[in-house]
Amino acid sequence: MYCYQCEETAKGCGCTTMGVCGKDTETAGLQDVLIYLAKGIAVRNCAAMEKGTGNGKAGKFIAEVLFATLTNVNFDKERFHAYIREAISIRDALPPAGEIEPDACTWTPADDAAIAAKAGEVGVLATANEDVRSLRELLVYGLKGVGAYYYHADALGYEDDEITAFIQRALASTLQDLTLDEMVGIILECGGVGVRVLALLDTANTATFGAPQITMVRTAPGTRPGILVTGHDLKDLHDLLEQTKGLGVDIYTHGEMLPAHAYPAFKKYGHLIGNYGGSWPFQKEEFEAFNGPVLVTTNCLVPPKESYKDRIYTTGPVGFEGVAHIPEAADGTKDFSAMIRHAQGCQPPKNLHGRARPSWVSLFGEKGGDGNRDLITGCAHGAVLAIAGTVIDAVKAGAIRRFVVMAGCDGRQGERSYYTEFAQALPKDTVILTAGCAKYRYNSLDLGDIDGIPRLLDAGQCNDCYSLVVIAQALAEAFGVGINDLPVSYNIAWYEQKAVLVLLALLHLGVKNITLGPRLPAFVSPGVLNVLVENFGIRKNTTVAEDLHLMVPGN
Ligand code: FSO
Ligand code: SF4
Repeated sequence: MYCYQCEETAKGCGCTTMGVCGKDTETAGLQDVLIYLAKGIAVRNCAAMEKGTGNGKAGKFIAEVLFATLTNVNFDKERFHAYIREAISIRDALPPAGEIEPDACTWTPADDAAIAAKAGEVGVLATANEDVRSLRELLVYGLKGVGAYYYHADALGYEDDEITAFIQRALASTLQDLTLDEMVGIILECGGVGVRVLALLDTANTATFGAPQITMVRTAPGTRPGILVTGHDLKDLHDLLEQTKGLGVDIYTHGEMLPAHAYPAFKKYGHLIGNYGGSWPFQKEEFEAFNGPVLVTTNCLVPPKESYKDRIYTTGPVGFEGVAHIPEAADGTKDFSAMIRHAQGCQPPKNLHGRARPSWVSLFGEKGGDGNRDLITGCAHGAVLAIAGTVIDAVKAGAIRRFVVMAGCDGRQGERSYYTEFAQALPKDTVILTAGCAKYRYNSLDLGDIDGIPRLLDAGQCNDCYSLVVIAQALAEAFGVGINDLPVSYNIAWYEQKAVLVLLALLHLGVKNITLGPRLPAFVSPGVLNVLVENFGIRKNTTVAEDLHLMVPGN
């Protein structure tokens, strides 16, 4: 096993035995073999598509398996064996790509032992040159982000053949001997496809559920049994809300599902009563205290403790051995009835009183009252641009000196308190633009407002970074300047491969001088880092004081 795709990889180098995330060697091997087979499908299908005879469904399958191998999504070996069988059957139904094909197009395992043996040959370290390996993996991780976001858009009926065609062309390219420049070119193209898939998902979400409105979300629990919904899939939440109407069960969001409260379609459900807990790294304490079932619709799943494992339900690409899985029926529906009956027999959630919030909340004495501070969300492009005049006036009058984009992910390490301290230390004439679960490091702080404009604008989930781009582009147009000339700084926290794609999307848009933390990706070799530094000015975060000085001139 050698996996270094996430920020928490062992010793900042790579996980070689049990992953820090809980992924074991066998599962890692199955994932490597699955990605290898996806490359084989891609080679054959790209050749077939050129002749107009491709399999139009292969791209969707590849998007799903890329998502399934993203950090903290699926730990279930049986599910990976099933994906592998399906991959071989899709690949073998396609005509050969030529007389001589890569091994990924023809290799067929005789048994499970053959799969395990193959894993040793086709993993990350199969590429000897460290810069080539770095660029190939950077591309594959960006594609995992594309696959994940495409999966959500597709679930709402929004498809785009150009995106799935790119995924396949790019995957196939990792089996070719390309120059470093050619590889960098495809990676930047992946950033462009990232913008496209983020836009597709934005359209899918807003066309289906309405344009988000700036919303304060309650965090104090109610007195009825509840179901907690975590992850990103808004369709799952919607279908569950429909199936729980009038059944005496409250629905709560967790982690990346918080922004659902901002959509008009969700506001009409009175039993969607609030958000419970914070970001994914703290789910062990929070799921324990919740008392009721938890529906995990996407990443990030932390291997559950035995004490609440029977209350976890996975769906979509998510999986964990010994945990109930709610499949999609042939007609696209999901039957949540078993989980709902389970909830009806459970105790209501315990009031966290800020207890499960890690120390950063108490650090700044922000617990306040009962510790259940309401959280802002829904500051997506539609809502923010509706008040664009006020924002622009505030910038022109000097009331807003700078915007700081603090989007991205949260994680387990104590050093992520940097982001709380940074948010707290920002001068009062600055506004934080956020999206993704990184916000839980500071969305409980009382940051106040500037002339009625909240100093923390949460656009939504990590995919809603797209909103931040739209807002930045609108500001650039209003001020008649380029995107890098705006009073905007970027202090991005990353953890998994969706954040890698968001970063590539920002680079594609020409955003420079991004500060990235809390560690630089282990999969970026020194040579590739040089390219990123020289061409884009990427830098690692340092101390709050130093970074503040750099990002907010005059401090
Ligand atoms: Fe995981 Fe968070 Fe949304 Fe990341 S819950 S860490 S960029 O924000 O992706 O999925
Ligand atoms: Fe390690 Fe991250 Fe890979 Fe898990 S996903 S095995 S923690 S590098």
